Amino acid sequence: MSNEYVGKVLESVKKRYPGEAEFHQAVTEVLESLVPVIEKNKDLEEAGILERIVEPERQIIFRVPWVDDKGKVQVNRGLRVQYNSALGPYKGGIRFHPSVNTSIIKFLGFEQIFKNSLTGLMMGGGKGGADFDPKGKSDNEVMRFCQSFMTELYRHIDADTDVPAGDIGVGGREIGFMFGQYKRIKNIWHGVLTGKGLNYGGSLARTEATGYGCVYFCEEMLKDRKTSFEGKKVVISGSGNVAIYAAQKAQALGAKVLAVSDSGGFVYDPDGIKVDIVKDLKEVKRARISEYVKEVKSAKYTEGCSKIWEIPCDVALPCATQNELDGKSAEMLVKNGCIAVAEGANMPSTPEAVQVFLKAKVAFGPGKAANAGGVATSGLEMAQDSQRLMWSFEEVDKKLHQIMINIHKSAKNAAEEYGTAGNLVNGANIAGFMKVAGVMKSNGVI
Ligand code: NDP
Ligand code: 2IT
Repeated sequence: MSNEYVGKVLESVKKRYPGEAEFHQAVTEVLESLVPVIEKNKDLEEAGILERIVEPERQIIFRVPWVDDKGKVQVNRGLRVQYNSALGPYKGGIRFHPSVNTSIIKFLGFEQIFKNSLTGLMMGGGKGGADFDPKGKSDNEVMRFCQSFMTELYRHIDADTDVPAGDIGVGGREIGFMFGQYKRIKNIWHGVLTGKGLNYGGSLARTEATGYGCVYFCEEMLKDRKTSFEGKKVVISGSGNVAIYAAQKAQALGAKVLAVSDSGGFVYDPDGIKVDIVKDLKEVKRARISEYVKEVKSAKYTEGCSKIWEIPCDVALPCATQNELDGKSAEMLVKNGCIAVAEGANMPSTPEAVQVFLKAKVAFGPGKAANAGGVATSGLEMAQDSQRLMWSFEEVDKKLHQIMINIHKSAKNAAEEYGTAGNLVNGANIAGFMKVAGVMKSNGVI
């Protein structure tokens, strides 16, 4: 690291939290971007901003016992990292996936601080989850798990303290069960979770928001290159919440989506992916993406995920999970003429992949900027809940679109101001950080 103070902070994070690879990766990327900021603003070092911002304000780890359909007791581990409350209540999703551990939740929570700051809304950063696998579980098992999870989490959250939402493995069904249990225990009805059903306080367009927002962000990057989605070939990884609505919006803007995937493999449809079929398979039937080829004869299924990036495309939208796109895949995308990459997922590109994109001058939208539309619309859901109002789909979508345009502009301007024009990784990190750092300074050493 070219700055001694920043280098020391990074070293101390690695020493204190050995083995937390994803967490180290996320902190390294942000701190590297902040070197010119720290050199220009000496007061930040004096106020110990970096030492404080890398350390979560609070971390909760808890046992989640539940009984499966066979009557057997199961135990999972629940986590909530309340990372930073400078800008407002802790805000961020809950992930249910067998891989969940402290490193993953901390990397996500850390990213969330800067992402939420970029939205321009007043939200701090947090993240939670459990190493529970909802795949193959009955609705009753999922309900019992969610109830047990909330039976501990309820005491740590509140509409003005910490407002969780969905992420991988947590959608409308899980949010519904957790909301019900919270309300029952606390005897209070307020917007303590976002991503709620439309019949009990959810916001129109929240389901679509992350995917739509990612495409809106990408559209701004394309505009800067004097082009648009019209006629573009797009490859999207994942086939969950983010991927489905990214595909839908890209198609609405005139693109052809050639492929989507899940953790088993990917489907390639030369005629363009039929989003309605993917929605039915994933949202209704909870089936594997391989089933797509049974319904669309012209499509082809390939087992394994990484080869999806070998499909020639103009735009790539990684919307599945962290580190799913490595340096080799990035080189392949560049070689095949890809001009823009916007991350719908959190940290889907490895550091090597990011370097390949930046070096090749591919328009690259990092996750904390490109996928901020989800949490931004969660912020809009909180506002509606507080007012006991429900805005129309068009109203929410319009606000979301404007927020994504603003985020692109902030990241672009910050990158220019600090001498790395066009580098939206630096721009997003710097713009997100400046607001949080300013408040942390004003609020004193807490
Ligand atoms: P979903 O659970 O709805 O979908 C996740 C998708 O990614 C599935 O297709 C899943 O396949 C695939 N996937 C998950 N883990 C892996 C893995 N280890 N390897 C390969 N594929 C995998 O989650 P979301 O769509 O909500 O989330 C996707 C990404 O977007 C995550 O990185 C999340 O953090 C991020 N994000 C989500 C937001 C939201 O509002 N939901 C907001 C901002 C970011 P399978 O079903 O086979 O597991
Ligand atoms: O990573 C994310 O931004 C999310 N999973 C959404 C968080 C939220 O609070 O809506």
